[in-house]
Order: sequence, then C-alpha cells, then structure tokens
Amino acid sequence: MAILVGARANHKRVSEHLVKLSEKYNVLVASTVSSKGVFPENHRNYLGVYGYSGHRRAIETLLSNKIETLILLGFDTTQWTSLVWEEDIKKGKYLLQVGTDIKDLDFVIDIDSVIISDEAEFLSFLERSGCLEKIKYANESLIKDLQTIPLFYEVVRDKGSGIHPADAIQMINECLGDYICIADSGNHRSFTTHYWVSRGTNKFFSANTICPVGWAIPASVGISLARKDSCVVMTGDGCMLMHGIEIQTAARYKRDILYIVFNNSYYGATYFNNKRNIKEMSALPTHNWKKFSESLGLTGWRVNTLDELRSALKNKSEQSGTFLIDMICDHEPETPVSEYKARVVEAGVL
Ligand SMILES: Cc1ncc(C[n+]2csc(CCOP(=O)(O)OP(=O)(O)O)c2C)c(N)n1
Ligand SMILES: [Mg+2]
Repeated sequence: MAILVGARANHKRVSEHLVKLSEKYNVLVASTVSSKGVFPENHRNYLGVYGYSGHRRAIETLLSNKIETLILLGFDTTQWTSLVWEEDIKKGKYLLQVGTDIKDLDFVIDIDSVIISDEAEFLSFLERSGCLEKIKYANESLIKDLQTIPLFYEVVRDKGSGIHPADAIQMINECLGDYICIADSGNHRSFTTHYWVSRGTNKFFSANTICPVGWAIPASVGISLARKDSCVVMTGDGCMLMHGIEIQTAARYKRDILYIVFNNSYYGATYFNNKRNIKEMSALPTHNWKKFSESLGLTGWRVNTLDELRSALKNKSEQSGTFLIDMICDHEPETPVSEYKARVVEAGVL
C-alpha cells in the first residue's frame, strides 16, 4: 500500500500523521510538485515526487503493479500532478481517493472508491481501523526492493556549458539542506523540484497552479516572517525582472534569506516551450544581479563555477542576513522532465 499526497493535504497536521503512520506501519509515501515536503524526502519510506519533474523511484513504482492499493490523499488532479493524465497509475491497483473538495474526487483519474473526509482525520481513522498491521509486513520487503531504484533520473549533460543547474541544486542542498526552500517559476523550478531533497517536513514552497514568475521573491519575505527560519530562494533572471525589486523589503527587514539567481540570460522555460520562436522571445541581456542587490542593501556574490558557488554558500552559512548569489549558467541543459515531456509530445501539445 502507498499514499500519494496532493496539494490539499500539504499541511502540518497531515505531515505529522503521515510520518507517524509510515514509521509504525511501513506505509510508502509519494508526493507531487504541489505537495513536495509534506513528507521528509530523505526518509526510507519515501517514493519521491510523482508527475512533473518527478522522481524515477516514484514514477516507476506508481506505474507498475507493485502497489496493490494506492490512496490519493488530498490529491489535486492537474496535468502536472497526474503526469499528463497518465492512466497506468490504475494498473493492477485498487485506487481510493480521499479529500474534502468534491470537485477533486473521481476527476479524470478513474477511481475505485471515494471517501469525503478531512485528510488528517482519515489517517487517524485508518490507524484505528487496524488494517495497517497487515501492511507493515507486506511492505517490509517492498521497501528494501525499492531502495534499489535511484530517486533521481540521471543528469543529462549533452547540452550547455558552465555550471549545470542540477549540480548547483545538489550543492546548495548539501550546504543549506536545513533551510526552507522556495522555488520560483521556470527551468530552475524543475531542477529544484527534482534535485532538492527536503529534510524535515513543510520546508518546501512553490506556486504550482498559476505559476507566476517572480512569486518566490515577495513570498519569501512572508514565509520568513511567519516561520522565522533561514530561507533559500531559487529564482531566475526572468523572475528577477518581474519581482526582483522585492529583495529590498527582505533586506530592509533584515530577513535571513539567500536569493540564488539562476542567471542564464534567458526566459529558459519559454525557450523550451516555444523552440520555433524567434530568439528575442526568450533571450535576455545578462544583467548584473550582484550589483542590483548591493544597491538595495544586500550582500551579493557573482559565481561562474561550482567552486565559487561552494565558497559563497559557505560564507552565507556562517552568517544570518539577506544575501544574493548571481549564478551565471546556461539555458540549454535539459530539465528533468523526460517522462512528462514524452507524454506531452505524444498528446501533440509540443
Ligand atoms: C507572470 C507570468 N508571465 C509569464 C509566465 C510564463 N513563464 C513561465 S516560466 C517563464 C520563464 C522564467 O524565466 P527565468 O526566471 O529566467 O527562469 P528560467 O526558466 O530561465 O530558469 C515564463 C515567462 C509566468 N509563469 N508568469
Ligand atoms: Mg532565466
């Protein structure tokens, strides 16, 4: 048995129940781009992100017949979360959907049973029902088996030069893995969703439905004020052009936030989505975000290599305050969306 958690269940009460149940009864948990961080991503019972920018372990397992019962918990069925409406999620399984929003239930994915319930209440009922005792033993060997499937897809390195965003995210994660991570809109979101491993729970934020570019910059100020934890924001040069000026507010109120600008001189996502466009549709001047940040009271660094990135991260990790890393990179490295993209192409959208 496994639970695939969606956006509606991405809150603290559900996380607490999920971790407790998973540890007590070996329940496997997967998330989506809209619920990443609801369960610790370094946990042995974690399958990974399913859908857009999803993990290999989650996609392979949930599309196989290794899982007998799959519970979709607070699941928001979108093109991203459903892996382009992939029907194989039903393969060999009993599908149960639990949630409170009637519009979500039995929508597009053909469900076997539906329960209208608060997600956390449902989990505590599930435990009281006693049925998880059986799962505990059945899932034990499955968990060992699944550990052999890597979480990540292999990084594709045949395009672009300089810092590869996948390497950058893994390095940032290694140095600042306890920070709250806030991902903006663009290729950098895809890399972050895949390669950032959220330790602990409720420490990952990203706007996934309307996806406004630059959202993460002002959102980080609110998140920092509400949570009072260190934050790292993965943003792009296009995002900075939309809402970058908001870093002023962060510095003015001395928020402990590190902004990392994936400065690839492109609206990278636009380039990938509209390859036949004229260059001017997606190319951008290489702005100096280090100087921009300094003019607004932040400390800025510009980095061109992974070594320079590591030393800037080390510097930040030793102090609190508002900082920006202007990271020069290429727009061409492929985002980790091969499974998603193949389905979009098959549907004739791209
Ligand atoms: C307000 C708004 N306008 C346009 C878009 C479409 N859009 C999504 S990602 C993106 C490119 C963002 O560029 P950048 O911040 O440089 O990120 P990159 O893809 O290069 O990593 C655009 C234009 C959007 N999501 N929101
Ligand atoms: Mg860009």
